[in-house]
Amino acid sequence: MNLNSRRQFFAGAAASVAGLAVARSALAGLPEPVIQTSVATAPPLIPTTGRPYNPVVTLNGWTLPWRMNNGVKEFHLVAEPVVREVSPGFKVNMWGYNGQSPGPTIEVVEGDRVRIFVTNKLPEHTTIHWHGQRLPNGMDGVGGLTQRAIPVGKTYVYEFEARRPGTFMYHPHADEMTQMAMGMMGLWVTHPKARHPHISAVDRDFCFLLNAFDVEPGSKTPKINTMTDFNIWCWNSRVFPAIDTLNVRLNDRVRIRIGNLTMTNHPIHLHGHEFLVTGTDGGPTPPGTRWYEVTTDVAVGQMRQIELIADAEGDWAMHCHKSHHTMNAMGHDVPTMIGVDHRGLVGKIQKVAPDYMLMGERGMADMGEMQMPIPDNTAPMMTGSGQFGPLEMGGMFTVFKVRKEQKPGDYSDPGPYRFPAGTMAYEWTGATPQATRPSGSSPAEPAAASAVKPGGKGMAH
Ligand SMILES: [Cu+2]
Repeated sequence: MNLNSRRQFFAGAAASVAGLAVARSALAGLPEPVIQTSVATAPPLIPTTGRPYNPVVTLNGWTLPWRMNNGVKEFHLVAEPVVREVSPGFKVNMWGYNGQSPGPTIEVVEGDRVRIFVTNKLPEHTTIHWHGQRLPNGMDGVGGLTQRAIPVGKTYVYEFEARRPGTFMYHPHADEMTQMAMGMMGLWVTHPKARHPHISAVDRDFCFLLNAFDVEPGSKTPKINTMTDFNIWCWNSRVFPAIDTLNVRLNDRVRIRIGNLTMTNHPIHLHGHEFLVTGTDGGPTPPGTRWYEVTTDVAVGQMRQIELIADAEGDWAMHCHKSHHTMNAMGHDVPTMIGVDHRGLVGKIQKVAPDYMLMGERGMADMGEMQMPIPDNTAPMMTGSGQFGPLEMGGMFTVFKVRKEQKPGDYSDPGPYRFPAGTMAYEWTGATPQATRPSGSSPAEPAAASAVKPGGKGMAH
């Protein structure tokens, strides 16, 4: 029997056993896996089959196409080793799905029957747990507890109804610490099937995962036994300035869905706007329970949906508020040098060590400006430039760009904001009066003060 006639034979057999979901799925041919080679933010995947919905945009990610098979949405995830470009010049050997880490976003509609084929091309067994979903216990993907883990080279089938709308995640529940430390995770969005009293239609709907790795500078593979001391803080396995910006049109209603699969919490902060938390792990929040925030903490294993009207034009920073999460890899043995006066010392040391460079004497801002010699295959610690110079940021940081001219459906970067005249911070050029201090108080230790302002322009003279 050749492949085609085999397929026809099984199609006939499937029709005769309609109603037996498992038998039907076993008889269907495996959908062709779709592999992603790009790290760019893919345009929204407009559904051409199934019920319509307003698709999400995954930052530096994409949505997995499906095929309809007798009313069932079929997806094919391939768990496999991948090389992810975390930022240009910094590639990491990860494990992921369909060519990237994180895996593709899966988008369905409330009430959809979904069948996911999972092929294991990893060097060890795996499973997929559908984090947050209501589903039959045997589809929950917990290796050893609800299923035998998927052996190397095998394909397992998960099938369930997407019962409630919201933001979900997927990740392995087998050798979980290793597999998540290696980047195995993805987002899942279930859209409401009809107008939902707690879900608004939005103009733009973004999503991304918070994830973290421990990659020693100069190496290429994450350390998998790290418990808390990660050094690469990512949104969708990218670090600033390699994380795409969120580009919206003035007065758009914007939803941003964030899932946290790191081992610590992340207070996500947006400048220039207040937002409401319109969804949590349990789904949409009733409007009467919402209050305005400018920062929302996303705890480990949680999903949050925030919503706002983008009514203020500009380039607004959006970032994790833990300041060491907006930095890339750094050695932990960098001493605090603020206030230590090294003048004269550098020249002496350079006589014996010509490459010697002083760091941190006046804060760490120099790091954003000077090109430190860094090992191959790593991201600079603080980097990224704006129209006015270095941002001195890395890691979990991007820009929320609000523009009057941004066309509906256009997600491209509009470039730097043009600030209207008279709306920017400016330099004071008048006289600077000396501070009046209570008698007996002293502004700072004289030695420290002179180190802070080595040019002698400080107030300590
Ligand atoms: Cu953080």
